[in-house]
Amino acid sequence: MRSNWVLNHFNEVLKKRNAGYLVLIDPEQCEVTKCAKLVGEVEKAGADAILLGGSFLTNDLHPIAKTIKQETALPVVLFPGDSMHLTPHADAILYISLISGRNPNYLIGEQVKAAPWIQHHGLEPIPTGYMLIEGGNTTSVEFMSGTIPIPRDKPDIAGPHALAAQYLGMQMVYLEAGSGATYPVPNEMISTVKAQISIPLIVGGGIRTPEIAAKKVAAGADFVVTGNVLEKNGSFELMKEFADAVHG
Ligand code: 1GP
Repeated sequence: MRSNWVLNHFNEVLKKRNAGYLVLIDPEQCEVTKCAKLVGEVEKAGADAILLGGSFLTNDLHPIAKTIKQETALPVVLFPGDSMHLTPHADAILYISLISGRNPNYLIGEQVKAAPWIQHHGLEPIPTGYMLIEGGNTTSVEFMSGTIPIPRDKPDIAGPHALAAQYLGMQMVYLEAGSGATYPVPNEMISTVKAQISIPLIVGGGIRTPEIAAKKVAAGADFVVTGNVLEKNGSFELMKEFADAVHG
């Protein structure tokens, strides 16, 4: 493992580009050949890293991850739904604790199960406080984790959660409306959270246009994630528009 390589890369992106654009590949939604084509273009389009994962996985992760690694020089970062979603074909892993929930298994259980594997394979763990925010529909992450999202009109509840993540030593906070959310995380909640922390803030879930991505950055997002929109209507042009909108 190159020590903190990916976290340093993220910090460099913030210095140089002000904000970063992360493309999420959900192995459940992406067939290998289609995935390879998409990933081949991600770097050229100007994205800053690839996230790989999802809340529910029945496909074999290894061949997809291996193909992705071969197609790009960008960091490939696992975004696991649980401790089964691991592959050595990646550079780092968002070492997520679902801090908005009160399900001990997603706060610390899955992390304990994954820790020896991560050490053995030398992936860089990036400790991340993951917060599920109500997005207008029941998302897979809500259902699978059995946790209640923070109400979207309660930024006053979200802020202290994010601050607690920082005080616990986490390196990033992820505000998640859930993949395919009807509504992305509200701008007011992003601003409130951003004002309370000094670690980078990732925002994702339900972001479907470059204009909305730009608004999330204006509100305080350091990194914007898109998944669904590219899996469904992915084109090089759209990816580039997202990257340009996020980088301003
Ligand atoms: C989900 O935040 C990501 O974990 C991305 O969501 O698929 O809705 O873009 P979308």
